[in-house]
Amino acid sequence: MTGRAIAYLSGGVGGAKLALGLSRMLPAEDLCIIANTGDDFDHLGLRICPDIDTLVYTLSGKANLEQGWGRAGETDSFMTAMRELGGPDWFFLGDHDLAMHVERTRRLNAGVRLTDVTDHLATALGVGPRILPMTDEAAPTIIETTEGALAFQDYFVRLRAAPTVTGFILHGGAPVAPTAEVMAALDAPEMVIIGPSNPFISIDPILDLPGIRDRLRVLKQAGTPVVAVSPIVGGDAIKGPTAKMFRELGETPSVGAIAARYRDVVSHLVIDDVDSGDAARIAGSGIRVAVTATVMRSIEDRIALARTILGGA
Ligand code: FO1
Repeated sequence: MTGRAIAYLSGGVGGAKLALGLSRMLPAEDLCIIANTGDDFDHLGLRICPDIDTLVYTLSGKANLEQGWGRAGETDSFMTAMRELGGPDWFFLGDHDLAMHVERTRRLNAGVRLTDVTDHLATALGVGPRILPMTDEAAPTIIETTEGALAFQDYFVRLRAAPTVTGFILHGGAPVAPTAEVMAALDAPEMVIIGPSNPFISIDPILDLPGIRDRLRVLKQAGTPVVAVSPIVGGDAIKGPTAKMFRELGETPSVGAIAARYRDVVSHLVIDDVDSGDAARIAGSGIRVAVTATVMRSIEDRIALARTILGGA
């Protein structure tokens, strides 16, 4: 890292929106995205990396923006043929997306690290900023629910995030290491930004890797802005089960609850205008608060939020 780079911690859908805004505001070499891989799983013999792929498709202009994941203009010949054969069809694999999973799996099976595979695939699709898996090791997020422990995609897609969550087991319950590239990206960034992703299943898997929280604390103490964007707006999530998870874990979803989760590692929290009434209380706890429009519907919204964060914090 040149030291002028921005390190951006991101999950999938919500995080990718701001990643696009940041990519429009920064030269490619000044933006490094650290991607959650806790949602990754093996399906039909293929290694699927949803948050990496959402970031790759978003930054290459190939994303299905309405859906939030997968490719625009996708076709379903493979899924139709799978159904004909009685194969599993609960997890949609579009024909073009399928090539990503096949080629990733082929390269991984040839012994290439996920970091290097991701560099190749992202570059092949014309992505400028670097997208770094948080680790090269398998680090599956397991969702503990009142119906037992569930693999992430079983919970999120097959069961539509309906089960009541009681906890999370990150990294498959085993110690996994952040890559050297991730630690280098956090060595001397100009700023660290934590995207508006689900704190439990998209950001904590990154923060809870050995050394990451300590690294952010050191940067924060040294005066490097560590800026989180709240995924909760007006007591609810824009998309996905974030608010539901807060409630099921006994907490009221709010920007205050987000501030409490990130307090030890962030210097700034960006909240939406609708939550401006909470700004003073959060600021009182030592976090600087920026109040702006954080709901990103258009490309212009994505760019405006990125501009506010890069300029203000
Ligand atoms: N999400 C769904 O709700 N249904 C799907 O069938 C589905 C398929 C899928 C395939 C590839 C991919 O990269 C993502 C996919 N997702 C699907 C989204 C994925 O489950 C989530 O984006 C992340 O795991 C959470 O951010």
